[in-house]
Amino acid sequence: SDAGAAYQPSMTTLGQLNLEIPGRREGDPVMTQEEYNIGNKIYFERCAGCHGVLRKGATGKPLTTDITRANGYEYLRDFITYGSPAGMPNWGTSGEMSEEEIDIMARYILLDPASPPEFGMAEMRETWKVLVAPEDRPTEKMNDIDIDNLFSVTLRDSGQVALIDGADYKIHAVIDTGYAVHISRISASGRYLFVIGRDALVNMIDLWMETPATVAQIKVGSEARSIETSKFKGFEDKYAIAGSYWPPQYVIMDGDTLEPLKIKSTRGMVYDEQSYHPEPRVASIVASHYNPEFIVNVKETGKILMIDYSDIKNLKVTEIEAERFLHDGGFDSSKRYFLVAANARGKVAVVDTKDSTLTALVETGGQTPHPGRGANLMHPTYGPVWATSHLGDETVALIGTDPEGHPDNAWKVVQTLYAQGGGSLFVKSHPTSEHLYVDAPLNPDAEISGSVAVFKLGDLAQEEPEYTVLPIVEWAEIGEGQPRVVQGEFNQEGNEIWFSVWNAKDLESAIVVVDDKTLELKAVIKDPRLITPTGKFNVYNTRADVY
Ligand code: DHE
Repeated sequence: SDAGAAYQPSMTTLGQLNLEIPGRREGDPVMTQEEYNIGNKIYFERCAGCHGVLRKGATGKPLTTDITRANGYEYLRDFITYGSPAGMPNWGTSGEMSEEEIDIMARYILLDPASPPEFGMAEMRETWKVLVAPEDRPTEKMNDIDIDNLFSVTLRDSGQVALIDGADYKIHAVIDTGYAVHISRISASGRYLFVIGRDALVNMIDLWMETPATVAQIKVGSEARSIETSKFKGFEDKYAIAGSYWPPQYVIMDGDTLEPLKIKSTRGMVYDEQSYHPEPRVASIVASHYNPEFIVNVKETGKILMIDYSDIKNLKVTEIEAERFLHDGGFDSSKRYFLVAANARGKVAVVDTKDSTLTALVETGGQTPHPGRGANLMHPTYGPVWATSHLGDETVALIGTDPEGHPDNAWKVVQTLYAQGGGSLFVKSHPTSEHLYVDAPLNPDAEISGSVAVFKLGDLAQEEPEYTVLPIVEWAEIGEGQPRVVQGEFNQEGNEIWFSVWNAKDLESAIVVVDDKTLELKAVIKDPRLITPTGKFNVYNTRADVY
C-alpha cells in the first residue's frame, strides 16, 4: 500500500539535460559535447547551489565569463583543486573530483552559462499526479502512530524520507521522494506531510493512512529548496507553496491535491540598486500565524515577499526591502517576528508578520550567519533571545526579540558565544530545555564536525560562558568514514534531541538521541535503510514552529 513506490523517477534535473554549448569562442579550450554534458552535470550538482545557474554569484563568487576568462584556465583549475579559505571547497585535494573532472570544469566555466528551460503551468501540470484522490483517502486516522511525535528524516542520497517514531524509534515507513529532500513541512491540521527534493519534486504524504504514503506529487521546476503550507485560521490545509531556485519562481498549490494554481516569477530588480537580476532564487518560506500570508525570501534581490493567499486570483504581494542573499530563518518565540539571515551580508532581517513591515536589520558580528530556523532561548539577563550560529566562524549571536518587555535589547546582538569552530549550520533549543546546541558539520576538523557544543542557559549570565562537548560520532560507534553531525531536532515533549550522523552513501550512518536533561546518550538508531540522514523534522514542532 505504499503509493510512493508508484513513482518511477523521471528526473529532468538540470544536470541531466543535454544543453547546447553556448558562446564558445575561438581560442577557448576545446570541449566536446560529451565533456560539456559532464560539465553541466557536475556544475548543477556541485556548483550551482552557491554560484547560481546563471553564475551571477550568491554565497559563492560570480563566475560569469568576463571574470573566468580574465582569470584563465590554469587559475581556475588550481582554484577548483585547492579551494580557498573563503569557503570554496578543495574539490581536488579532498578527492571529490578527479583531475579529469577538474580539467573539464575549468574549461566549462570559460564558456557562457547555459540557460536551462522554463517551467510554467503546462510543464507543471504534466508532472502532477494525484495517486490517491481526496475522496479515496481515509476519513479517520487508520494507524496507531503518535503522529505529533513522528520525525520525518531526510535520507539524502537515497532520495527518500524515513518516518521514525519519537517514542520507540521504530521506522514506520521509508517513502520514495525526490533527490536529497531539503525540508519537510506539515499541514496545519497535522495530517499531511510535504517534502521537496533538490530536483523540485514535491511529495504530499498522508499520515492518516495505515502506512503513511504519498497521495500526490508534482515537479515545480528543476532545482528547489522550500515548501510550506497555509496556517492562518480558516485556511488550514488549504494551500501549499513551493519555491524554486530554477526557474526562479514560486507556485501556490491546492492543499489537498497539489494542483498548481498560481505561478509567480521572482525575476526583477535588486532591492537597493534596482538593477535587473535574471535569477533571484527562492530561499526559505514560512507561513504567517497573524495573517493569511506566506513569507517568501528571495535571495539575490534581497526582497521578503508577503504573499496574501486570501484571494489568489487577485494576488496581493507586499514587497519588503531587506538585504541581499536571504537564506534561512525562523520565528521568535512569540511567532510574531520572523528572522531571516542575509548570509553573505552578515545580517539578519527581522519582519513583523503582524504589520508586514521590516522591523530591523541586525548585523550579527560573525561571518555568514546560518540559523536554520534558529533557536529561541530565555536568557537569564536579556529575556527572550533568538540565536544563530555562523558558517564562517565559531560565534553564535544572540539577538533580543522582546520589544515590549526588554525594549533596550530588542533587535540587537546582546551576547556573542564562542562555540567549537566555523562550519556550523544549525542551532537548536526547545521551550522546556535549559540548553542551546550548536553543530559544526562543515568544520574541517573531524573531531569538531563529529561533535556538538552545548551551552547551559543558566551560564549565559557569565561573560564568556563555557560549553560542553557531546562526542556524537563516538557515541554512534561507527567504524568507517568521517561522518558529520548535523541538525539537532527535539521530540514533541522537549526532553530529548536527535542528531544525524551523516556518513558517506555506502557507509553506515545513524541518528543519535541525547537526553536533554542529563546530556547523556539515550539511544542510537541504526538501520541499513538509514542512508545519509540529514534534516529531521518533528511533526508537532515543525507544524507549530516550536524551536
Ligand atoms: Fe540547506 C534549510 C538552501 C546546503 C540541509 N537550505 C535550507 C533552506 C534553504 C537551503 C533555502 C531553508 C528552507 C526553508 O526553511 O524554507 N542548502 C541550501 C543551499 O542553497 C545550499 C547552501 C547549497 C545547495 O546546493 O543546496 C544548502 N543544506 C545544504 C546541505 O549541504 C545540507 C547540510 C544537506 C543537504 O541535504 O544538502 C542542507 N538545509 C538543510 C536542512 C535544512 C536546510 C536540514 C532545514 C533546517 C531546519 O531545521 O529548518
